Amino acid sequence: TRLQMTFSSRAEIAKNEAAKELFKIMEAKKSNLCLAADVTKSDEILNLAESLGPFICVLKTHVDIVEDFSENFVNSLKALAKKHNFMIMEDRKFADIGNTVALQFSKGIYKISEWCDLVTAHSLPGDGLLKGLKEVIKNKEKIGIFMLTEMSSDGHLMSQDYSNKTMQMIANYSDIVAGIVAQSSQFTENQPELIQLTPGCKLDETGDNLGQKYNTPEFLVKEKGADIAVVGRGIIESKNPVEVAKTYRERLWNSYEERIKY
Ligand code: BMP
Repeated sequence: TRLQMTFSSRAEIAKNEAAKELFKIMEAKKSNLCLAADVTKSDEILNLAESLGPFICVLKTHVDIVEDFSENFVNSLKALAKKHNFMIMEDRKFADIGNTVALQFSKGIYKISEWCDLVTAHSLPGDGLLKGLKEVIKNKEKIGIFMLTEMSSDGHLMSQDYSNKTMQMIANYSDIVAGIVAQSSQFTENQPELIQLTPGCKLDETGDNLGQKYNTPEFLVKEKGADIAVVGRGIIESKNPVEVAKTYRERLWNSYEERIKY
């Protein structure tokens, strides 16, 4: 099954170009760690990208929390992504009609489609959303979409039925969908070409006081099918982000190596 396959063998069967690239980066850097760079100054993001870049496969942004956004910032981030060989994911979580998301994706201050490699979206509005994003991606086939099927937060409303229907919806968009954001394997078929990205990861499983729930790297990769785990505050709020990022990387990668041996 998908859980026993290596990332490099999955790179060969990936249908989306960004997913293919990501699998290769993961294998080359031996990293399935995604950093949630949830800080509000562009310099802080760039500093994280420079110091942690060597240990991550993806740097995830929420560009709408950046207080001093500029085109320079984006260009610098892109340069660091190239230097350290990681991909940039904008966690935009699109959730509107196709026409609106196409505009949100390509226009406005952020012009997300001009700099991201990966972007997240909700299936809630139906597949017109995917059609809208696809129109923007048309000439940039290296962008991959991650669809949310299940969240890490307490009391989220994504039922198993919602998740199953999301999986059915994306089946028709395998050229633009790179994977899913989920807490457990939501694949109705094996689908090793798709990547499972799982947020809510911390060395000490607890939560925050706003509904976030955490699990350990081992549990998420070995028991829950995560290919990539997202870590934000577990790293960026630690005393020594570089050392802690190395620990997450090692524990996530070892879990993957154990998983493929079963
Ligand atoms: P932290 O590790 O600091 O809790 O950050 C988790 C990150 O993952 C945040 O950027 C959040 O927006 C994102 N995320 C999440 O926590 N749960 C989900 O279900 C989906 C997410 O994108």
